[in-house]
Amino acid sequence: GADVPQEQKATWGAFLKSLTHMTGDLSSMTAPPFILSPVSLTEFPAYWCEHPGLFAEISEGTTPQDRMERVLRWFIATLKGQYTTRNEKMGSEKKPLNPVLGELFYGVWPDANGRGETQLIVEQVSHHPPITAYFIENKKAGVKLQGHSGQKTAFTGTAINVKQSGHAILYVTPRTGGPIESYLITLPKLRIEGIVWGSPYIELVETNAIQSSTGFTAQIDYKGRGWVSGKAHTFKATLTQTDHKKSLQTYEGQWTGVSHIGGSKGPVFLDTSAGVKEEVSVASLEQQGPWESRRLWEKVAKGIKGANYDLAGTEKSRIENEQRQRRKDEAAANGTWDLWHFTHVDAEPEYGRLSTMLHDKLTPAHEDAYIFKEGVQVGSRSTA
Ligand code: HCR
Repeated sequence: GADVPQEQKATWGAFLKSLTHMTGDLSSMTAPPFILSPVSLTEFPAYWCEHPGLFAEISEGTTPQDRMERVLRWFIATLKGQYTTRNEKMGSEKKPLNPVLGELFYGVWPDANGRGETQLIVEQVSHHPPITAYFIENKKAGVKLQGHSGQKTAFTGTAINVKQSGHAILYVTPRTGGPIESYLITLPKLRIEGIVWGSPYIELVETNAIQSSTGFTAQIDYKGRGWVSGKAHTFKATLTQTDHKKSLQTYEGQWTGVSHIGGSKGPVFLDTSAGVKEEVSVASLEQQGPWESRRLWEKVAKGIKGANYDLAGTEKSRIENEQRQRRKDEAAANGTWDLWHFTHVDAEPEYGRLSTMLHDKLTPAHEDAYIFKEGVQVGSRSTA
């Protein structure tokens, strides 16, 4: 492990060994301090909207195909943030804080140039296995995203394969009028590489898809180094008409950089260095309630950031013990934990409709989902 601090080399070795026995869920595994991130997984859905302009502009498309292309552009633009931010900010991929059941994360991207304000609401809806539900809406633009995500992990000996569970559905009200359109977004698989050296990073692998209610399908294929251009982080997307499977357009390049329409000499589809990313605005710690992520993890985060791992460890145990006690009390009272902003459904009708349209069985026919409840006030959960 070239990038492992000297005094943590033994623990890193032990951690790698323990990965061999790991089944399915990495979240609760104890990892050496240098690989810990002070950020909870409930903050991750914000990556979906760090280009709020591209998100808002989807509904400005003048035809269904134009809007589908805008959805694809916005989706590709989210990838760099989703999968490379920790490397950029903290030097490598890190282990995020494992959210507690009921943990909340709220944020907003303010209006700019009349595009409208975008709101983010995130809730940890399951602890075992960890599942995070989110809702992102720009009311003025008529664009909203509802989704949930979990992960199943497997160690190959040199890399960790991560299969994402869950999906997202984007709803768009075209500005030109007409009915609301929906777009099912399935989630890509990832590989955590570079673990042996102690400097993990993400490579996207295989395929994900976007299926529109308007009859368009985008399939996105990912490759790492050694494909097409020999560059890391590359993709090729194919836009087809769902019925005819007829290819209408292809898009290819790096999801971390520049991509082109048609071949590599075609017009630029997206240049990720062109638009500045806008990080979500979050209320100050004093204004946050006890269930809000940054307030909840404040001392743990402080410990990790300041390399005070005793403080981080004590505070983490305190939070975990309190959770265990809650679950015991609930069981004793024959109660269950109430979700605050979402309602769980066993089979989401819109998912069912869109997944049957999606060819090549890229996705199961039925999936559960967490539906956003309108009208519950943001920040209104205090205790219990
Ligand atoms: C796999 C991962 C937790 C889940 C993270 C997800 C998949 C969460 C949903 C986001 O939309 C995208 C996303 C990006 C992250 O890259 C991914 C994390 C990478 C590492 C982390 C593991 C649980 C921690 C593994 C510990 C390693 C670093 C040794």
